[in-house]
Amino acid sequence: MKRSFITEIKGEEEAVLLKGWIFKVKKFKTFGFVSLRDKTGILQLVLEDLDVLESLKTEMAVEVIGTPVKNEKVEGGIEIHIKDLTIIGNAYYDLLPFSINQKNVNTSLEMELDHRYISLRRPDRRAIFKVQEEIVTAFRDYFKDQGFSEIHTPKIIASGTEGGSEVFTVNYFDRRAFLAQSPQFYKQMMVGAGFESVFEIGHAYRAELHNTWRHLNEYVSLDVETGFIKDEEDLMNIQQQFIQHLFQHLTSACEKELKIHNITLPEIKDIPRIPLFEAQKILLEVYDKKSPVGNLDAEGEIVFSKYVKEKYDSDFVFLTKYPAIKRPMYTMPDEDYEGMTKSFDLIYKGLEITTGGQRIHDYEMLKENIIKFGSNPEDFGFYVESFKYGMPPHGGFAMGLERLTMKILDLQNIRESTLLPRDMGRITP
Ligand code: AMO
Repeated sequence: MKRSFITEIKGEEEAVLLKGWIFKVKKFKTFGFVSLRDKTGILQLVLEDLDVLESLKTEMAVEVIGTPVKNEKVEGGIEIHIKDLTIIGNAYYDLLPFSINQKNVNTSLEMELDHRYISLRRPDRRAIFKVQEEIVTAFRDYFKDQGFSEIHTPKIIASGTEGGSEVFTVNYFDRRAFLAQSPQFYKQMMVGAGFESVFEIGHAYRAELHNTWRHLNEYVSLDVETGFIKDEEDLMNIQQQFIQHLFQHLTSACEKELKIHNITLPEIKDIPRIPLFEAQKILLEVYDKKSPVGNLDAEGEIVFSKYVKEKYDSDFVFLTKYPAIKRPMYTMPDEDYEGMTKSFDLIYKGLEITTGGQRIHDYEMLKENIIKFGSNPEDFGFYVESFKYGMPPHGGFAMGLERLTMKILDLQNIRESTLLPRDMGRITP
């Protein structure tokens, strides 16, 4: 007999073979209700064999043969009357560390993460990763459709890309190497190498020395880079169109999962583009909130997002024209605004989810800028060399997958939207 999945059952079959885990057991005098969970859903089974009922424990893996019967009173309108139930994966525990089948998990996030293989059995937790999977699908489909090529670049590299000290070192035979903070240099190189437009879905590593609700030490970066642009406005257009596509895709592909998390995704209109210095001024004048030089702090991002929501009815806002001293050496200066660059961040519901901008594409200008940043162009070896051979004007951006997932689902901590988080305190499971 071929296995049926729960959501495939129509209720007219003579008998079906189901496989899954026992989600709930409810015992009565002469029979029991057993909820079965497989990867597609949950279904109520009716079991009359009291000996078998007695032997059951939640989360055992079982195989069931039974007859579907329509019953308006149960969710989904169908229940299965069990003819035969076999335990195919025994459960060896006295007490589960937290609840899988109740509305409230009643435990800490750390406890859940310690037992990720159990917490993911909760339909609400599983839903987060269905949404995440569909973000990746939407990203890949959208950019392939727009003529971008998917690339895979090395994560063991010879030098840092983003500046700063947030870089992990690894022993690479008799040398020191680093874990890539981003695919920045390689994505730019590939634009120049003739790919013109590329994207990458890959891990990025940051040796951030702080544990916060929005930082990971390993995250998935959704990177885009494209050549022959006019300026950073082209890039913000691409980012906006992708978000529009993404929300449409999720609304249809994740109907069930969004409902579990009580989320309705809005239609995305034009996302406001506001220079950083304007945002800082508004924060100071309207909210009496000072900002650090050349950036907003976490609280500033939250307060400014509220302002944008009220004024423009938008959950998103582009902050533009970041000062050169706060951006990496590859960022294109803005000739109309002294000391500023053609770069931007995208803030979504109070959190930066994207950084992007136009890059310096002229070989001589890049070398000069590296010197201005106090470094030696020769230390950038292949990266700088690749600009000698007709590099077109180009730029791109990168979105953090876990941050995007967290904000779409209104989660409180980035670890909730990370399958197996890596942070200062955690490298297991
Ligand atoms: P940036 O360093 O701003 O830019 O990173 C881009 C996006 O990646 C996500 N992100 C993180 N997510 C979780 N934990 C972290 N520690 C973390 N660090 C970054 C954020 C952020 O907006 N090369 C540039 C991008 C570009 O210009 O193309 C870069 O990496 O969502």
